[in-house]
Amino acid sequence: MDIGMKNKTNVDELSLFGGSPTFEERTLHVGQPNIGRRERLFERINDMLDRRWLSNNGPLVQELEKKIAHFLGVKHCLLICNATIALEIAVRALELRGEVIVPSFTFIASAHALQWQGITPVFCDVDPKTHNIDPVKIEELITPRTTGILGVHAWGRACDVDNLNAIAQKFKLKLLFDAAHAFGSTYQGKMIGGFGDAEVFSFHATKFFNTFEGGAITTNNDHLAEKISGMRNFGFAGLDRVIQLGTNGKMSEVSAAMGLTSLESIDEFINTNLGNYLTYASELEGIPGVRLIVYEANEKNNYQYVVIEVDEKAAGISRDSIVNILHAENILARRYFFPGCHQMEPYRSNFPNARLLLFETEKLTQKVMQLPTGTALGTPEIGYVCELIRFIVKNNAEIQKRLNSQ
Ligand code: T4K
Repeated sequence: MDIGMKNKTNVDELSLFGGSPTFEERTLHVGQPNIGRRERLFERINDMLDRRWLSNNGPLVQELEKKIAHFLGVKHCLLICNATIALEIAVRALELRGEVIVPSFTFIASAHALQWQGITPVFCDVDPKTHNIDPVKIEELITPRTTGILGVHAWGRACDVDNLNAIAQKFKLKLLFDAAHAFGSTYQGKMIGGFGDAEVFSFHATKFFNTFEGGAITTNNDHLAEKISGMRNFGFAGLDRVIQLGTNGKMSEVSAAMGLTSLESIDEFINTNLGNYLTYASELEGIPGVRLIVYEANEKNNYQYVVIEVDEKAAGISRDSIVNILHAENILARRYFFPGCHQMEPYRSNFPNARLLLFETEKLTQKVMQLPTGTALGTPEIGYVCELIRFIVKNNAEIQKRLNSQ
């Protein structure tokens, strides 16, 4: 196989020292952006320049909002400059205070968006089968200060929305979803976007559907949508009239141009991701200790994350050693979510004992990793990545010996 990368035939050829990966064309990244039809993007940007309207609720933003709302089957889509600011705005608009229950097994932005608003994130453990917040473990974390639950649809797989709804209703809590990974995914056959009080998407460059940087808040609540619309624009409600505290959360026209272009190719992106996922499934089959996570066959997923779990005992080598070797070979596999929000600052100092209640999270953060996918790579590259992983696991004893002697 020749895809312009080194082909490993024996342990001596592996760069076991975990040298810094280089920014080469042949580097395979998790999160390499999908680019739609460039000519359509350039047309839109040209029109935008002719119009001389670059931001502040421009026509491209309005068009993309309508199209996304239609795509998701939700009443309101409010585009925001990124998902982290979108979470902060949603949290404020929902008037969350005190404590909010959130998984620790998530990207740090979920926790930071709460803390940034002066809210204490209370970390809940996850279900090891789905990697999502475990509803069974929520009730014991509820205190008189709890005002909401922030569920995260990890890897585009929906949370247990029904049970979260039931808990939120029982305890009169707000329910917000971090749907950063879940654009185009479904829960019980319905597009994610209309669940809970609101949902927040990320359209960052590393997401399969991107607007360079960007995000959105979606909701079926008219009053909430109006409030968010004002909040993202300094609290303005007309010229010279500010009626509430606000921030600058606006999406620019150039980002919306990218979004509209990405939306035209969304089926192709999802099909490519699915094809890549199936190639990984067949190429990784039979490698001891390496398990590709499986999504529900009756739900849509965008397959933007190829997630594997490494069982160190069965593989004879740790997840971290595999990641280090892949990095040294210019395959930038990632360890999302490592080490878990509760192990990062300021939470690590604020809650030094949080890990005692996060048994499953602690285990997952040691074994989960992601492999490159998206339209930037194809079957030969995936074959190469899998061949390398198979080789590493097969030669685990020799590799481990050399790693130990370094
Ligand atoms: N909630 C959840 C559950 C999230 O996962 C995220 C973000 C958020 C909320 C917040 O959304 P945003 O505020 O970002 O809209 C990356 C992304 O920056 C982040 O958006 C994403 N989740 C997270 C899971 O991954 P880093 O710190 O790992 O990024 P970085 O710079 O290491 O890049 C990741 C990989 O992508 C690298 O291997 C390089 C590659 N890459 C990146 C960019 C920007 C490219 O190949 N091309 C590019 O243009 O966070």
